[in-house]
Amino acid sequence: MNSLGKQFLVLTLLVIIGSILVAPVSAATTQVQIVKYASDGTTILSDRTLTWQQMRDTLPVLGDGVTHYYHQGPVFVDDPDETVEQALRWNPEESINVDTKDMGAVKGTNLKDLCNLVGGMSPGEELKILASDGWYKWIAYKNVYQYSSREGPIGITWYKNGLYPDSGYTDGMRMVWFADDSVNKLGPGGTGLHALGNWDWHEAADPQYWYYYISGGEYYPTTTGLSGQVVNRIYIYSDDAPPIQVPQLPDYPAPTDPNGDGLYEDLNGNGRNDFNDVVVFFNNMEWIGVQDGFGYFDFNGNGRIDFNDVIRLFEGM
Ligand SMILES: [Ca+2]
Ligand SMILES: [Ca+2]
Ligand SMILES: [Ca+2]
Ligand SMILES: [Ca+2]
Repeated sequence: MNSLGKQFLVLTLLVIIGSILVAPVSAATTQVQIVKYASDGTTILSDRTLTWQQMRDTLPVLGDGVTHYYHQGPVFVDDPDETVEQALRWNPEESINVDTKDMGAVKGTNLKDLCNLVGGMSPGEELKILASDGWYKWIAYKNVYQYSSREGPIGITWYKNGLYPDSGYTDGMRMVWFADDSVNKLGPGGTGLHALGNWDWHEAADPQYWYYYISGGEYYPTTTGLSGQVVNRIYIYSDDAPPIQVPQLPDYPAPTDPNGDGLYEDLNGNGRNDFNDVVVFFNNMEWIGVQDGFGYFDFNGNGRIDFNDVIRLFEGM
């Protein structure tokens, strides 16, 4: 290679290295997928994906864009008396390491409203919030739906201090609790800050959902660890049984429901209600009658497969 070629190669490499160095480190997420799973944990009952703009424009908005919301960091106090130590670290007066955990003047969407897009949750169920970097957190039904004003609703925030996920809100979308200002006196003139204090969460959530900063074998409760960043998935694990499949007759395509009434007249799966469906039904009555989904062919609605179902199918052609 001549010297001009070497110079060109070096220059090219410098440009490539430079472009890697200035590549944006932002991993902000700009959309969230909400999935409701059946009780088997794998069957998808409902699935929606919203961009942050759709969240902003189609659902109620949490936050006014001016009010700052806070979480609480660990309270690093020790005491020889374990009970005293626990009380100090939970800090019920919400006075320590709160103003340092400013989540910003955030706006977002209530997690409950996102869940309701896919059929919502029922008491006792849990959901899992996942982030693009692999982080995840389990949340109980009661904390999504039955929050008090003290800890407030869980917001999936797409706005902070004038910035959106695609214009500089690099830790968005982020989980922020829209807590009230009732507990602490850390605001101007002794007013309260809107803060999810350690004790707020102690009172609101069951122990398995608490979060600790662990150092030197010591456990320090904190709510900052609850505040997941770059959130992009919400998985509801419901108690709902997976829907029963429509039985598919051997050697035929899947049956269809041409008139959309929930009964599957097209047993031979050719897309229409024809005489051959009646023949296929008659020839397979016994087999159909013992399938889990026989109800899709119970045309007289008496809870079993019988000859009258065949007649109904024939009459309805
Ligand atoms: Ca509080
Ligand atoms: Ca039908
Ligand atoms: Ca047919
Ligand atoms: Ca019947």
